[in-house]
Amino acid sequence: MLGVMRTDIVHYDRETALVVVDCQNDFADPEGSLYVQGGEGVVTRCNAEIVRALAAGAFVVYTQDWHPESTPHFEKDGGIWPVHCVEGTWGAELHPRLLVAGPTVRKGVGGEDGYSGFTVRDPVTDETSPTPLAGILREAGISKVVVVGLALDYCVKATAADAVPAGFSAAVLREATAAVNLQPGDDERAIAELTSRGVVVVR
Ligand code: VGL
Ligand code: ZN
Repeated sequence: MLGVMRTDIVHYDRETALVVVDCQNDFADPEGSLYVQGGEGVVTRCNAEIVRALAAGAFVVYTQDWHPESTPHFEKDGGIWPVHCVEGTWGAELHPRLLVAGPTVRKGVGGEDGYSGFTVRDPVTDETSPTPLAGILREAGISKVVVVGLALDYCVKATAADAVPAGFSAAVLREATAAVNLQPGDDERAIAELTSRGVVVVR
């Protein structure tokens, strides 16, 4: 299938950044409020990629979903999600087993909505604004990103898709992600959408 290649083809070098998306307790720990099935295994697979990336001199950067107590992102405030990743709480912390070897970009800090590590959206005006991620990557001389983490059908998908118009070539390592699958098949639809947007999905 177009855009699908074997894992061993993922190649890290100094112009590559591994973007580790939202490996936080609320998504990755079975006790988390929005636990993604397989989340703990994703932390383990992300760690293996982080080690490979660092050995090749690649850059590693992390994103963190970071919400105020009330936000239209949450079901109780008009959105669709249970309360999760509230600033300063255990659920918002990066998983304790995750190897942290680079900067972390928090998204949603001002109550903005959206899933991408590159952009956030004002829930009132609908205006999109950039996070520091693209600037951090450009500053580091990055041309290619490899995206892993949680969740495939939300923040991994949005982050990888946004990397392309931001000027980076982008790949997603399927085995180092897991999907929420609110609807069965959301994972495969996410992969199809990524492929159509020019992201290489590596199985
Ligand atoms: C995410 C749902 C709500 C994610 C964040 O990190 O994929 N999913 N907020
Ligand atoms: Zn969220």
